[in-house]
Amino acid sequence: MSKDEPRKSLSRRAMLKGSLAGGVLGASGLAIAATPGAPVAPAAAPHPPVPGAPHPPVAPAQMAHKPLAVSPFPKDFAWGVATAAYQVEGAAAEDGRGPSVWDVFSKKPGAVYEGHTGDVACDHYHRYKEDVALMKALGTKWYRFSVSWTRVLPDGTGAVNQKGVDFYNRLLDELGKAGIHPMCTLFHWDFPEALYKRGGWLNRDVADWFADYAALVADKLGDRVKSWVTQNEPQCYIGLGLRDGAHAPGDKLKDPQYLIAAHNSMRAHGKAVQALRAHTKPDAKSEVKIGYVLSTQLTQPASEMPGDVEAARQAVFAVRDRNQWNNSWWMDPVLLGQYPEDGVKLYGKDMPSFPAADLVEMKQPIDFIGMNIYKAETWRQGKDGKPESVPVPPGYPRSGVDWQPITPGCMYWGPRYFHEKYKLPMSITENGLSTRDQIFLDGKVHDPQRTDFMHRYLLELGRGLREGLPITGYFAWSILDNFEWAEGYKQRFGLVYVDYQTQKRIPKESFDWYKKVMASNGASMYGGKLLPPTQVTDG
Ligand code: BGP
Repeated sequence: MSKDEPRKSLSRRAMLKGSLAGGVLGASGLAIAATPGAPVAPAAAPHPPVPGAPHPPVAPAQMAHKPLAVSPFPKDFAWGVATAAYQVEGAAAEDGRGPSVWDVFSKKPGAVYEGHTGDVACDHYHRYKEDVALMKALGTKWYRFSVSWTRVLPDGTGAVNQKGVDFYNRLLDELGKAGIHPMCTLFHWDFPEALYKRGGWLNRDVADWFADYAALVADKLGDRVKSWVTQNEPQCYIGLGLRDGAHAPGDKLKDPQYLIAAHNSMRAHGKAVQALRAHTKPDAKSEVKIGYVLSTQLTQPASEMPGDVEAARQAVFAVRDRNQWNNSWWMDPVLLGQYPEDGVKLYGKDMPSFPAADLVEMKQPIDFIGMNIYKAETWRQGKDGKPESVPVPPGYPRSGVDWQPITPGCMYWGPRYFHEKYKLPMSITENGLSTRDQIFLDGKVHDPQRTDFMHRYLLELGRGLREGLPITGYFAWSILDNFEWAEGYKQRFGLVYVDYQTQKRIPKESFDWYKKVMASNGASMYGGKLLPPTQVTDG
């Protein structure tokens, strides 16, 4: 694997490479005719016809004459920004913090781009006040952050590190003063090294270790945190970390063991939900919302013909290959109390044996699905009636990371398909774009690609809201450029540029754009100047 390729496993990127459609860049259903005096919706690039599609799509055309008078975003929509502890905090060995698998992995030669580590990162541990002030200036209503497990429990279990707890107390108090609601992720990949040495996710006890940690955090921070996420993206910390070896701790488990680790991760989620509820004060119980965050592997139909819509629906829930990049393996046990049949068949004798009670343990009632949304594959109904993926044409627009083509439709189709199957409210817990940002001669950081990306994706989210999908919030990834895992500091996802030599923060152009969007509750996206039509070319 070259240095450019460490972040996502080959399997995920290979899947992507082979399965992206052309002609999917535009915001669907939003080619709104201008009405004098009415706010004008951006004429985003329309859905160009897909070669071979039997008829033109119907849905966008039907909607094309309805002017949009108001933003579809509800008044209480949770606009936010997100980070994760290891990616921003730094202070890796300070005030008693214990090592996580990422501290160890990032120091292995060749593991992370140019040997970068999260030792200092954005130094958020010391600069949290400045960062909260930036969030306040941005006008964000919500901040999704994660707690570093080993900052509060250096060995993962046992003795509490009060200095670590104090940091989160200071952060939450600062957020409170700024009027920003916290969403707290208990675990965003920085697993305690001490527990890894005790078998980590392969040890059934991990579910209790995690539940005890959840209970502790709820006890310490639950007076101010009402919105919780148990875990972020099990596909990545189990799949990339334990199966592909591309992330910490860098193991390459065979399928039978990988499946045990995955199984235990879902047990740990379930037990943490129970612990969070048990450690919520009775008078706060109705306020507490608990979610589970997935690295969603989404699809969009090549056209809005029913056959294509159904093909993409089947593809989004299928477990097709022996890898982590699917949704149902990680969602069905947690939300439906069973493993998906196609996956069980696929893994055959490699399936772990476990007590039936495990499935009950995993399936705890939760309040929302957290969807991290970056991209989608495009699918259509093949000539034989079966779903087939549509290859991405050469030169298709992409972000700074190889695995991310710009496919705004995922913001509509993803929540729509997920809601049809799981029937829960959804929050877009991450969405963002990596670009090769730099400080220009005028001292500013111009990032029009990010603004255009967010605009296109948010319009699609707006379409879902207009159609009644229960989407409660949107968190931009990320407020700051940060340590992008195996890609180190090469990738910049922030609304704020970070100069890692000086730790100077420079809000990018997209910061101002997002500020206006949030301040107008989305309306600025519908009343602004028209987007030029964008055509996907053959490069
Ligand atoms: C998600 C992670 C984030 C962040 C983001 C950026 O997978 O939850 O921590 O890293 O992706 O993209 P990626 O890490 O996939 O390159």
